[in-house]
Amino acid sequence: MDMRPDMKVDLAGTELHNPVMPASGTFGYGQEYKDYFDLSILGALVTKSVTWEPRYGNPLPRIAECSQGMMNSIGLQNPGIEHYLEEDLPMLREIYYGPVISNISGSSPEEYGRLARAIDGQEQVVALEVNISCPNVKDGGAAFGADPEISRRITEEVKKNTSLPVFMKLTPNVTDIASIARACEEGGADGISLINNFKALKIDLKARKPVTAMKYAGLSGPAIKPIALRMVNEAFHAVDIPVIGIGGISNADDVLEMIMAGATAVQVGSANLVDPWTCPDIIKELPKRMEELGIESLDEIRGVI
Ligand code: RRO
Repeated sequence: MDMRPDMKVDLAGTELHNPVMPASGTFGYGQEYKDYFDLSILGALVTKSVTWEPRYGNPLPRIAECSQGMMNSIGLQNPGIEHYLEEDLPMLREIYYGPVISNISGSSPEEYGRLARAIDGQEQVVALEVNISCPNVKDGGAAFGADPEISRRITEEVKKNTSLPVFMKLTPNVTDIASIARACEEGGADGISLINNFKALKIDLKARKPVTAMKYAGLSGPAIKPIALRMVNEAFHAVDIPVIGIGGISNADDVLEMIMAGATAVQVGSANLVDPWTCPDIIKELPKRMEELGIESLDEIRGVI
C-alpha cells in the first residue's frame, strides 16, 4: 500500500497533483525557468498579468531589496493579449504540459470582459485569475480591489464572458478583506487569490529620494507572510469558495501554514527570484514534511485555524 502523503488538491473543479504554483509576474511565461527544472512538476503555472494593449511598464529603477523581502513597481509590463495568445501561450505549451492559470488585468470592467472572452477556450488554460490589485498603475489596479462594489462588477463582467473558473486576486491594502472577498463571491467568483503586495516606500538617504522611480512600490517576500496568513484566514472564513494563499512562501512549512490558515492551493512569488529552484524544492520537501508531521492529506489540515 502506498503510504505517501496525498498532495492532490481540487481547485474549483480542476485536480492539481500538488498545491504549488508560481505567482503571477514572478515566472513570466515559463521560458526563463525551463532550463532549471521540468516545469510539468508544478501544480499549475500562473502567467504574468496580461492587458489588452502591450505595456512598457514604469520607469527604472523599479525593483528594490529590503529586509526579508523586496519591492517592485513594474507597472504591468506585458506584451498585450494578441502576443500572449499567438506567441507566449504556444511557446509555453512546448515546455509545460500542466494546467495554466491566465492572469488578466484591465483598466475598466469592459476590458476585463474582453480579455476573459479572448482567453476562453485556450488549450491548457484551466482558470482565469483576475488582477484587481496591481499597486503600480494609475488607472484601476488596486483601487478596483479596494472597493467591494467595483470588485463585484468586475467579477460579474468576467463571469459573463468566460466558461472558465474565475479567481479574483485581491489587494491587502484594505481595511476589511472579508467584505471584498464576499463581494467577489456574490459576483460569481469561483475562488479568491490573495494577497498581492503592500504599498510601501524605501528611501535613499544620501539622495533624499525614493529608491524606486515611482516613489511607492509593492512590498512582498517573507516579511509579509504573517499578514498574508491572517488575511487568507479571514477570507477563508468569509466565503465558501476556495482560496489560493499567496504571500512570503519560500518553503514546505510555509505551504502547510497557508493550508492550515484555509488555502486550497498556494502561490510562490518573490522566492522564485531569489532561488529559481524554490518551487521544485518545495514540491520535493512537502510530502516529507507531511510525513514528519503526521499529515496524511492536505484536506485533513485545511482551515483548521
Ligand atoms: O506589474 C506590476 O507592477 C505588478 C503587478 Br500587475 C501586480 O499585480 N503585483 C505586483 O507586485 N507588481
